[in-house]
Amino acid sequence: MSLPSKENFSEWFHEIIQNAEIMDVRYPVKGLYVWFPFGFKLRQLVYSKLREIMDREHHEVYFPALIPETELGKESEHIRGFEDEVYWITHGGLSPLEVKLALRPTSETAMYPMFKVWIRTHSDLPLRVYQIVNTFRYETKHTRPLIRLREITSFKEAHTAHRNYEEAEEQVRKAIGYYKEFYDFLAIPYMVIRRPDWDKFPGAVYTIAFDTIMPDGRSLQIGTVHHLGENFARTFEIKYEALDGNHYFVHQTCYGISERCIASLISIHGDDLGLVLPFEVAPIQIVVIPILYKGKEERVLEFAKELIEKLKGFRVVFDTGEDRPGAKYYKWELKGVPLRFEIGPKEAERREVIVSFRDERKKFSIPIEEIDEKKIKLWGDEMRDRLRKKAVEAILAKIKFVKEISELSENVKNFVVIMHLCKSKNCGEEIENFGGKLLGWLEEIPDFIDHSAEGKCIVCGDKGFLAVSARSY
Ligand code: P5A
Repeated sequence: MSLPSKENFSEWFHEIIQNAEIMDVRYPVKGLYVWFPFGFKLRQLVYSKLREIMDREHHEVYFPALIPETELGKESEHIRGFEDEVYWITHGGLSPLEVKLALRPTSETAMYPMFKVWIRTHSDLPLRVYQIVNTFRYETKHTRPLIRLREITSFKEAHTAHRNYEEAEEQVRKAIGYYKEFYDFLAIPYMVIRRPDWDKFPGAVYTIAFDTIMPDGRSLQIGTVHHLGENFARTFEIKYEALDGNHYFVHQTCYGISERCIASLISIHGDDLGLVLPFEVAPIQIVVIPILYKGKEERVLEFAKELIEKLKGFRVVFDTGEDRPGAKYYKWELKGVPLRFEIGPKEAERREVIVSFRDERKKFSIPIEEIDEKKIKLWGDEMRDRLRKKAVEAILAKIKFVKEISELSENVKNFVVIMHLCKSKNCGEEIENFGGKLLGWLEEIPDFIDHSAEGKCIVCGDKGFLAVSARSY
């Protein structure tokens, strides 16, 4: 079955998820989906990069999935932000529970009562932990696999505690650096945006988000970093004894990424033929296809085996199945295999291999002697650079810089709009009247945007900063 064109993004996404065997969408609970083995392998490869980055200065932990109502309700802004989204466990068997238990929507209120007992003195700080777990949110907006889930299966959440505001802020900068490294590794372009005050994480002092742009021109928030200040520390009484003998509240941060990273990976790099995956995260990195003609099979198979010997250490499929070569190309293209090697009788004769890359799809021949680990890794790196370049071009085609407020309503229908805007709530709200959501102000100007950081606010004419408005997922 062929895919719909990526021009019809919503349909394309739905079909590719199922056909490329990422997620099975037939599970009978809204907003919950099943990982296929192939999708789960992709998840594992992507998350092992995230783990590698986290493990440098965080300790991995595991906290329970159930949070007592008494804890979840303690921080008033936090609970106000989440109350509509919490799943409650009210019974154990037939007996009503004395204290209702929430299925964690996120783990601040599970972790911080324990931070209170873990942290005693300045030498316990900084404390940096992370976990990769499932979380539950009763989302009322349209649910979609990998994008808007009611069970987020792959929630990487990091939580840190520090001696003061500045040290926590330093951690915010580091977290932004970690997420940049992660998304650069996936060749996904992003914008780092400071959310408006009225749209920050419930309980945070401020929120900085990573947003990317999907092929339909809608923005997707693919990660967030929050400075929590002392807000939670005061509620949960998390204090440390300083060198001066006094007790102070800790300052905290938290930051999270979900399987939306995989949604963006699939959506941004994929094409009409299927997945296009960066070499390092492709569950199958290389497919070797022998072209077999009667009487010459043995030569070809022997040569193919010689090639496969050289590919040890990579994830390789040797496709000797009955299908015609065309059907095989089609199958492995759908799965996003970055490198395809073909061998026919002529190649076996000349000791050559036909090579093609999933993204470029042009073929060339190369002597088998020239294929080694170094060369393959180089091809992988070059492919990542091409993917990033292509992704940036696609994203640029979806961005419009707007100078006059009169241009807003038309452009926000089809584009992510960038403009100069002051930081007042009035002007921010005015922008939202034109249909797009105000994502906030660019915290850093990405290399693909070349407008001056400051200019006149598009609404009031005061000093403005580069702001982004979009229809968002
Ligand atoms: C940070 C980690 C938090 O929950 N607490 C711990 C903080 N932040 S957040 O912005 O609410 O969520 C972090 C990221 O998770 C993704 N996300 C989702 N992904 C899929 N389905 C959902 N329903 C969903 N909700 C949030 C977003 O990428 C978000 O930035």
